[in-house]
Amino acid sequence: MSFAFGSAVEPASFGSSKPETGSLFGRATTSGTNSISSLAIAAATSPHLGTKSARKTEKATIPQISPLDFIPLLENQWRNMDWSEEAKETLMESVRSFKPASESVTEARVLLIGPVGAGKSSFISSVQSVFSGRVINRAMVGSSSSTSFTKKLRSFRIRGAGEKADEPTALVMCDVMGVGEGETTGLTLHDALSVIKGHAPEGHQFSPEQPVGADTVGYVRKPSITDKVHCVVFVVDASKVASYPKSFGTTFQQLREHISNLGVHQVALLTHVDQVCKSTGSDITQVYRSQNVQQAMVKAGALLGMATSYIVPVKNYSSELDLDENIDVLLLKAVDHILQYVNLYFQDNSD
Ligand SMILES: Nc1nc2c(ncn2[C@@H]2O[C@H](COP(=O)(O)OP(=O)(O)O)[C@@H](O)[C@H]2O)c(=O)[nH]1
Ligand SMILES: [Mg+2]
Repeated sequence: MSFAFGSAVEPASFGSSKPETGSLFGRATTSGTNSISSLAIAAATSPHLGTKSARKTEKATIPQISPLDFIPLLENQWRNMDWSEEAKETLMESVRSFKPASESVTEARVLLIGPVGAGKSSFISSVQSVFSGRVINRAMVGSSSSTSFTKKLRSFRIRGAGEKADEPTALVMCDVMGVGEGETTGLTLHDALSVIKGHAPEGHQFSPEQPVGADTVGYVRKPSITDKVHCVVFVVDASKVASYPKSFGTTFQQLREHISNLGVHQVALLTHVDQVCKSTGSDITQVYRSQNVQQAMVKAGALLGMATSYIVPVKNYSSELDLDENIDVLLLKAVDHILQYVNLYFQDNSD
């Protein structure tokens, strides 16, 4: 079955027989490294955003404080979060001791999907940083020169379980090429589903002209449960969620429908929350008191067609040189959230 998944400008129709050239989030951004310029590109290339947005685009090139910054913080957190050191230790221990609820599987494979620059690679690096005890850059976080690194299917085993710091946890996070990187390169719906079904081999180089199929080198013909993806994590950037082209919503929702049909649960990370609220930017423990973040969550829910209860906010390590306990807690909470849905998959698929 072949799906053309829109070059993002026009929503592609279901089951379209157009050739397999459209990438999932194509054309919206050409560079994930500069949120302001890519926001401008997104607005400039999207016909959905009309002239009013074109004017906004000009403004967007000048860093400015959003009027939302003046919305006061809520008195109470709208989700319970314990920021204590004990809470962090408990979360770390639960990730370290995590075992998939299935006898035949030793590792949980989680796939991150989202527009380029959303923070997929950063999330993998950030989680690894928490377990390594120092900030590291493991998953080739985007910069214009390193984008090619994420054009492959790469799996990262989070390490740091047990006495030896290098012992692996049972969590493997898969990063595919930054969808939308460039005009004609990107992950198609077909290829995304091939990864989830376990057909695409590790290291596979995606190319829209050569969809994953029986003649792909290393093609996994009969994937076992260990080859499959056990949970899909959508990653969206809070600072761009209101300006993503409408077609992204269509793309996400088509993807979700297909992934749900495979019986794979989906959750979402709302990254860059430090950039939508000044108070949260300077003190991440304010994240659940921030109305800006709350509004971005609602927008992300609408974009993804997902209840906000599936979405968690995250602040990845980006410019920091040192770890921060509170950032760690929020990252660990996100991992814990993901693992709950991973286990639902195993519960659903146990004999
Ligand atoms: N301030 C901030 N920057 C982030 C966050 N997550 C990622 N970044 C930055 O956004 C850029 C793109 O991130 P990257 O992980 O490469 O995105 P990917 O294309 O989804 O893998 C990098 O410069 C990151 O440092 C975040 O939560 N907050
Ligand atoms: Mg990346």
